[in-house]
Amino acid sequence: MQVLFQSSSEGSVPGLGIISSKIGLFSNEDKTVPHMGWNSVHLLDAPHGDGDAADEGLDEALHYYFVHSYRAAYDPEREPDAARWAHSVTQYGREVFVATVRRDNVFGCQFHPEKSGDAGMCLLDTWLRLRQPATSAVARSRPSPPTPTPAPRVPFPPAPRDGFTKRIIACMDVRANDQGDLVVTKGDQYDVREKRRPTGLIEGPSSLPTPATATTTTTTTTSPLASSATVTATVAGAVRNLGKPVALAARYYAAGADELALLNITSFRHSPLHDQPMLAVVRAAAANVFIPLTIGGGIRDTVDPDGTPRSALEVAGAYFRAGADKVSIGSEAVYAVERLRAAATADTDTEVRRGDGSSAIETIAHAYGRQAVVVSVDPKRVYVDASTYDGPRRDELIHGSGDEEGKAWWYQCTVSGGREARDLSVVELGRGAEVLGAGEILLNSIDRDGTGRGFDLDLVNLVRRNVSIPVVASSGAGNVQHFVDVFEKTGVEAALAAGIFHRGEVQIDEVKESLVTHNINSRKTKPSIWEKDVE
Ligand code: 1PR
Repeated sequence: MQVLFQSSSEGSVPGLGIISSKIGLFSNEDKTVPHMGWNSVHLLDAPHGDGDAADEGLDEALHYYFVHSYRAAYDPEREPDAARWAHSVTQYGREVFVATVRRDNVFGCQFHPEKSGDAGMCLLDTWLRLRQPATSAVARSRPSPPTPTPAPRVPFPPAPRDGFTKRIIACMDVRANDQGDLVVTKGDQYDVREKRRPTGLIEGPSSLPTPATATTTTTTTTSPLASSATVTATVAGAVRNLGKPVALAARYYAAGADELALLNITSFRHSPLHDQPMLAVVRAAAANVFIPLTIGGGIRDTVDPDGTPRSALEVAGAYFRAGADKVSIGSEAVYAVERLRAAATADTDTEVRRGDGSSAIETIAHAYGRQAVVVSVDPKRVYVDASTYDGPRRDELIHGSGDEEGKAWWYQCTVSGGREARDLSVVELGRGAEVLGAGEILLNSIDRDGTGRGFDLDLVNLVRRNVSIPVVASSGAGNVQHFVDVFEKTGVEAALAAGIFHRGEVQIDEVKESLVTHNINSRKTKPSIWEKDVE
């Protein structure tokens, strides 16, 4: 849609100029930027050409997936041509911007229909069926004809309200089990091997969890692309197997997840470009799942076994071509922020405001946009004696309350899946990642991972306060109330869970219903006409 416009402050290359208005950057004064997530559209009443103007399959009752930092402001006085072309608008914070443009057989949208689930599929389907007018609108609209400015149905300036929703993300930690099959696993505090007591298992795409047998090992050798979430029974010490990644991804899509994350949790051991099963999993998942897909694990510069160097950008590119929408960078982000901080001038206490352009965050954000780069953080609490602590993280100390009364701690970053602690706090990492160009923080907690004790609200609030990009709270969800708590008590944009969804203890629609009950905006989906195809 944006390429139809005159120009954009995002770069110096002119647009096609068919719409003689400019694209500008969102303000982050009242909201996080990028605008990343599901939002509603408001159709404008004006006629938009020869066809049936209202009938593009856009539905005001549904939500569409947006991910962008630049937008065409809907401002009939300052940008009249954009307002003339505007067919629907969306509000984010206090800003109203053009969601779709339409004239005759030209239609453009700011959101991603291919990632907007049923709503997007319906739009594409309707548009492809529309009668094509004989004359191209583009041919007729240079320069734009002086059509009168339409009377908008949306009042301008707008009411201080938007349809932006909180996102629920299902996360699959993927690794090879001892038989070499890629499985979805889940640990407690990052330990993914079975202890004495086995977890519940999922059998087939639609059944409820069945209790596992404790001692048998019917380890599966089916492909990670298998369509059913095949069961593996468990023995102590084995990698916990909670299903097949592609089958689970399809199930969570059909169940109404707003986004999926697939994390290759042992990728630090080998070259991701040689990890063809993981790429095949991403490809197969993306073929059936029309919501955003984040892929993480091993996004860094590597060297192939034959000595060929591979850049993080190449690794990310392979995932994007396989169907990922965002890549998530863990360990490499920590090292990059350490380098950034080391470059800060020793005699001033100021943080460096830009990197040298070489880190994975910077190279990928430069090529694909910052919205495509997530930084996955694996922090751990470090308890200190608050009365004597005089270390560098004084300002970040959390003082416990309730059953943690008297305790104090700060959050330390780790790398390699929590195996190594670094001299970097979560606040330092979050700020540094934002400076380098990350578009989102995926905030795990090693202390809460797999415990079901709820999100670490102190941690989430701390990071939310210190960055102005979206934050995804992760680790510890044990029931629906935990999602309500994290949205009500922190300003976080999204919440992610793994174990409770894999074990079928909580369904995604239960979470959504509970959010609605608590007046927390969440994405509406219609009963899926695509579900049958997905299965
Ligand atoms: O360092 O760039 O190669 O990325 C490795 C990625 O793998 C990081 O995102 C890191 O968080 C992840 N990872 C590494 N080891 C583990 C492990 O579990 N042993 N998983 C791991 C991290 C955390 C979440 C989990 C939530 C929700 N898992 O992904 O899904 O904690 O769990 P819950 O709802 O069950 O509590 P790099």
